[in-house]
Amino acid sequence: MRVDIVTIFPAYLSPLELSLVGRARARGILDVHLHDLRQWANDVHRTVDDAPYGGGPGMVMRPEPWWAALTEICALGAADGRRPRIIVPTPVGRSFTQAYAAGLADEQWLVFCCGRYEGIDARVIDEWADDEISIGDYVLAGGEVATLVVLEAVTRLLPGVVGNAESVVDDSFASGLLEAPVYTRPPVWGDHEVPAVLRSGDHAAIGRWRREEALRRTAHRRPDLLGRPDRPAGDDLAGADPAGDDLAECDRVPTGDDRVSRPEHRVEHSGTGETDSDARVAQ
Ligand code: JD8
Repeated sequence: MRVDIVTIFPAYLSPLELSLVGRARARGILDVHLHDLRQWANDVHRTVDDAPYGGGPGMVMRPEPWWAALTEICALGAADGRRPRIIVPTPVGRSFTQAYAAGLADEQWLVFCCGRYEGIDARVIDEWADDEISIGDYVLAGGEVATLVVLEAVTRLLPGVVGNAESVVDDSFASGLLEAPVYTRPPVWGDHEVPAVLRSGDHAAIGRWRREEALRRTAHRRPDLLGRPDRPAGDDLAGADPAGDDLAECDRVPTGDDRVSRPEHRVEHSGTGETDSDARVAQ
C-alpha cells in the first residue's frame, strides 16, 4: 500500500518509523511518503493560512497550496490510471471504526490531508476528499495525530504485518465485543490470582470464560456495542448484572470510594496534595 501524507509538521509523523508501521515499511508492505505543504506555497513567506471569510477566531488553510499539492500527488498515478483515496481527518467527519479500518486496508493508495488552524478551506474538501473522518468526540489541534491513529489501525490489518493473523481476527470491535482480561506469569501476584480456568488447559472452558468475560465487560462498559444489529443472536446477557457486582475486579469501574481504598498507588506530589492518578488526570 502506498500512503502519502501532506502536513505542515512532517516531524509529527516520525512515529511512523517505529514499531509495527516501521517494520511494515522496512518489509515493503507499506510505502509512506511525507510531504511538507509549504513547498506548494509560492509566496516568499510560504504562507499556508489566511483570515476566515465572515470573521471569527483563528485562521483557515488557503486552498491554493492544497490544490497544487493534491494535483501533483494524484498526477503520480495518471500514467497507470491509479487514483488515491483521499482522506481528511476532521472533527466533523464520520466516526472512524475497526470496520472503517478494514475498508481502508483494501485500498492500494491512501492520501492523508492533515489540516491545522481552524481547518482547510471547504472548497478543497468538496473537490478532493473521498473521506472526512473523525477519531473521536474531542477536539485536537490538527489532523496529524488522527492520521497516526488511522494508519496504525489500517497497517495492522495488512497481510503479513501482524504475526499470527488470528490475533487480528478476534480483535476488539472486529468481533463486536471488548476483549476479555489477559494474564501472564506469575500465577499469583500479591493477592491477585490468575483465574484458574486459564491455567486449566481446558480450551473449551477457556473459550467459554473469555466469551463470558467479553460479554460481561461489553455490557458494562460499552452497552452501545451490544445494540449493534451485527450481534450474533442468542448471546444472552441476562446473566450480566449492569451494576457490575459480579464483574471481575479489573472490570469494575473505580467509583469514588474505590479510589480511596488503594493507598499503595498513591504517590504524594510535593505539597500538591495531588496523588499520581489525580496528577495524570490533571495533565
Ligand atoms: C483535523 C484543524 C483543529 C478543529 C478549531 C481546534 C480528527 N477527532 C478529532 N478531533 N479534532 C480533530 C481535528 C482537529 C483539527 C484538524 C482534525 C485540523 N483542527 C480545529 C476545529 C475547531 N480547531 C479530529 N480526526
